[in-house]
Amino acid sequence: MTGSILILNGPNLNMLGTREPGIYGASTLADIGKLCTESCKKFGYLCDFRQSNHEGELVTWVQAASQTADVKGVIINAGAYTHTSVALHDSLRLLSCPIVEVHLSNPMAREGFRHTSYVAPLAFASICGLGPQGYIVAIEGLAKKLTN
Ligand code: DHK
Repeated sequence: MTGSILILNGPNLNMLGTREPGIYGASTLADIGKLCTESCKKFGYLCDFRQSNHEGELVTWVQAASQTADVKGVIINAGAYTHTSVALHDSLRLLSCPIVEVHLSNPMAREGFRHTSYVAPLAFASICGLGPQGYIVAIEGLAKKLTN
């Protein structure tokens, strides 16, 4: 293993499976976590997959990652905090490792209040609208970036 990839999920993503399946699909967060663990392993990384409904907890996790050499990259689906959180944005600025933004749906094809992302300016890639596969694409992209 060559370090870990931290995968953060924000508010309401713990409700996947029952939450608006027409938008977010039928997979649970546990299903997505399992896929991510397998994919990270394929590239030689440990997967640290987490979810919180609390903005401050996400900020604390990002701060801790910024001080941990073992964390090689961060993938984040910040949920609704994507569109609101300057605090999360500021914590992501502490990271020196690459960041990928992921969304299950395509926020740009939805309500106007989802069109702003405080994460996107800090991410080298944003993957939207691919459902759970977006997480896998993010891991692949991150692994490729880390080998370059
Ligand atoms: C998830 C959420 O919870 C929303 O607040 C975002 C994102 C979109 C997603 O598609 O994964 O607007």
